[in-house]
Amino acid sequence: MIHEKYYELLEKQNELLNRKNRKKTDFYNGIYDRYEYPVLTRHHVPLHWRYDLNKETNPYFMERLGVNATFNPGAIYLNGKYYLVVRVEGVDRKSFFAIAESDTGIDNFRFWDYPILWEDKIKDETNMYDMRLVQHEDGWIYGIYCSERKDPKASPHDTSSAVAQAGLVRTKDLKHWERLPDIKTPSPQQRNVVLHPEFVRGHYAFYTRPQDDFISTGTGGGIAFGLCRDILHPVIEEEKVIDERKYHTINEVKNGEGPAPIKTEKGWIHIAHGVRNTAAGLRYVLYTFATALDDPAKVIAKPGGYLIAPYDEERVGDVSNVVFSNGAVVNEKNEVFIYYASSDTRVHVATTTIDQLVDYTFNTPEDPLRSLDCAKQRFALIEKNLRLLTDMNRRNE
Ligand code: M1P
Repeated sequence: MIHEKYYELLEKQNELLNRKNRKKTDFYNGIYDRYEYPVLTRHHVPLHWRYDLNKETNPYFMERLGVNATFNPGAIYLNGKYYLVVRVEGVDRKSFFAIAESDTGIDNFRFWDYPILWEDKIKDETNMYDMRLVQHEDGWIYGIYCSERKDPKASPHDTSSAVAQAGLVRTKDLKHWERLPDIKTPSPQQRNVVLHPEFVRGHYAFYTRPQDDFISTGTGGGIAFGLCRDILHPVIEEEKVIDERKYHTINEVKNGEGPAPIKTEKGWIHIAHGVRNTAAGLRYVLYTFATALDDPAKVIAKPGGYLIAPYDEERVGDVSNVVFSNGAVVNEKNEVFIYYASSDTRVHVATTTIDQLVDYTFNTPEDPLRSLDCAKQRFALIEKNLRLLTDMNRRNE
């Protein structure tokens, strides 16, 4: 017999799932829109994933398998629908992947009945998260995610040292998944690895993030680029840093490629995250850069500063002061949906268009890297505007 509490909670959850989302009216920057509500929270996770619904085996209607957070989704737009491969984190700290689907991309996301499973081939893999979904020109949809395991070199009393590697899966329908071998690179650890959607000089091309340790990138200088001949035996022999982290910028401590780059007439637009340190801990923001159409490893534009930073209530969560994106899609109207998570807790969307993203990426001034040069840059803008305002006023006199 089903517990009566289930129906009460289901009604409440349906209100949440059916709620319409609206653009925030108190936010404007001309670059993108923010929305009133997150598109996914842990409260969107189906009740039958969390509760045993049977009154006999669960008389108190307790959560048997609680969910802590839903965040960092990969994204894909297929046949007019928006799909997220969500990082669902149980209260036991382990993350797994699950698909949520929407007709609008901004609201009414619903999880499919079951989370994603594939054949368990990597026995020491403990945790999995942050999948980048890429529709590759070879016909497959690939997913690359962080595959985390205990550091085999850790001493017996060290129960927290970990190793991050790039796990690789592929599918044609988002339902049946094939686990391929981990992607091997010259770096001892890897996170934030992304597949370029097209072949480059006949090879599969990847953005990587070399790192010496699990948390610190150490000698890893930034976002790198590397080629691989055979996706079934994925080995990247050389990684070349293309977007270096720099002193006193938003990515001074770390950076990482976000979703797969978006192709535009002027170049590939990349959305990445940058990390700096503060007295309150690490601060994660999102930024863009562009690479050449004929050479996706050559940076041709890079706006100064961030595109999206934690805003209002986004600032607080399990890991506060973080925005992170590993999923973005473009629909047939050239509208862009950037899915980002705030503070490792819930998922939001920011919407823009290809035209706006290109204008922003190519026409926003670069970071001049020094305060006085920043002041000069602003001075020039003010001077230009005051001249225009004075001219207009004169004409109106
Ligand atoms: O906690 C913030 C983010 O930290 C990691 O990102 P990075 O490897 O760049 O430091 C990831 O674990 C990510 O999932 C998380 O959101």
